[in-house]
Amino acid sequence: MTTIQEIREKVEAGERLSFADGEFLYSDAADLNEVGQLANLVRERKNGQLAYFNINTHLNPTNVCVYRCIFCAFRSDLRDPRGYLMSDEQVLERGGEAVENGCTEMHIVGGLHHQMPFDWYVNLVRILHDAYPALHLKAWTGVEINWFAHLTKKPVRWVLEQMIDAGLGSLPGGGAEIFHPEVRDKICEHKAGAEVWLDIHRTAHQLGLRTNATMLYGHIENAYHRVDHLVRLRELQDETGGFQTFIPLAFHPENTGLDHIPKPGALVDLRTMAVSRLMLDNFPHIKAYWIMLGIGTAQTALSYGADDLDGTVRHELIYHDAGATTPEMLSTEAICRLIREAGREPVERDTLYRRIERDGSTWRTGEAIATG
Ligand code: V47
Repeated sequence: MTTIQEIREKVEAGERLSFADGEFLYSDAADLNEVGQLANLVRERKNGQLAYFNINTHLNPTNVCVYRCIFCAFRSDLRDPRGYLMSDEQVLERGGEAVENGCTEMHIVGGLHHQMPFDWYVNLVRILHDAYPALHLKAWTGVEINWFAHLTKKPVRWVLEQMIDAGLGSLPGGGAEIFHPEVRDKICEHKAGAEVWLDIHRTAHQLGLRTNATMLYGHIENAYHRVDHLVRLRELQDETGGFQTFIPLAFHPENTGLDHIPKPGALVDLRTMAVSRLMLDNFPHIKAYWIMLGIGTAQTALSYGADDLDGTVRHELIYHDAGATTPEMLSTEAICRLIREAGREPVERDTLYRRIERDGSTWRTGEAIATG
C-alpha cells in the first residue's frame, strides 16, 4: 500500500513517481493539502517565486466542424445559423487589434471546415505573419494538423513544414482530451487517436517547434485514465523535451452532449493541478487557465503546482460557449495584482518563455527564463 509519506520522500529526493503513486494521489486516502504542498515544493524548485502570464488573444476562424465531439459547445454545422467562417479581412483586422493592444501571441484554433482546403489554413497563417511578424502564432491543435494531413494526403512532417514556412510559431496543447481509448472512443471517437496526437507533437518537436499539452477532465474518465494520460505525455517528453506547458482543462458541461454531468468543483481542479505537477516531473510549466478555472481557483492553483496563468486573453469562445462565467479578458494590471495577491512575482513572458520588456507602447523580447 502506497503512503503519502513514501511519496513525500520520493518528491523530496527528486525521484520519479510511479503510475500507482499517481493513482494514490488522486484517491481520498491522499489529503488534498498534503498533495498540494508537495506540488508546491516541485513548483518552487522549478520556477522559484515567479508566476508567468502573457498578453494574448484568441482567433477561432471558423466553428464549422466535421466532428461532433460530445463535450464541445463551440462547434456548428455548416447550415446552422451559428456557423461562421472568417474572411481574410476579418482575420487581418483581428491581427491589427491584437498588435494595437500590445499582444505578443495569437492562439489560433477552430473547427475542421470540410469545404475549406489546406491552402485556406496555411494562407491564414501567412497573411497574419506577413502583416504582423512580431506576433507569435500559436496555431492548430494536433487534431487539426492530422486533418490537414488527411486533406492533402501528405505526411504530417510536410504539413508542419508548410505551416512553419508560412509563419507558425508553436502548437497549442488542445485536442489531447483523454488518451485512453475507453474514454476517447466515447467522447470523440472520430478524431485523431492518442498515438496520432502524440506522434504529431513528436514530429513538431523534431522540427524545432515547442508545443503544449492539455487534458480534459471531469466528465466520464476516472483516476486511472488521468494518470495514464499524464504518463504517456511524460514518456514523450523524456524522448523529445519539446513540451513547454501542461494545461489541465476542467470540463464545462453547458450546451454540450454531456450537460447532465456537473462541472468539477474547485477541490478536484486543485488536486488535478497538483497531481499533474507531481507526475509531469519533466514539464517546465503547469498552467492554471483562469478562463476555465475561475479567478479564485486559478490564484489558489499557484500554491498547488501551477506557475502560469495563461494570458490577459481576448475573444475566447470555446469556454464561454460552454458556460464559463469568467470575464472576457483581464488587464495586465489585474493579472499582476492576482499573482501578487497569491504571493508570487508576476513575469510577462512571450510564448517561448522569454521575458518581455515594455517601454510605453513598444516591447522587446528579453532573456529566456531558466527553469530548475
Ligand atoms: O481541445 C472543448 C477543450 C480545448 C470544452 O496550449 C473543453 O496554451 C472544457 O487546448 N469544457 C481547447 N473543455 C483549448 C486548449 C487550450 C486552452 C488554453 C491554453 C492552451 C495552450 C490550450 O478545450 C479542446 C478541449 O479539450 N474543450 N470544449 C468544454 N465544454
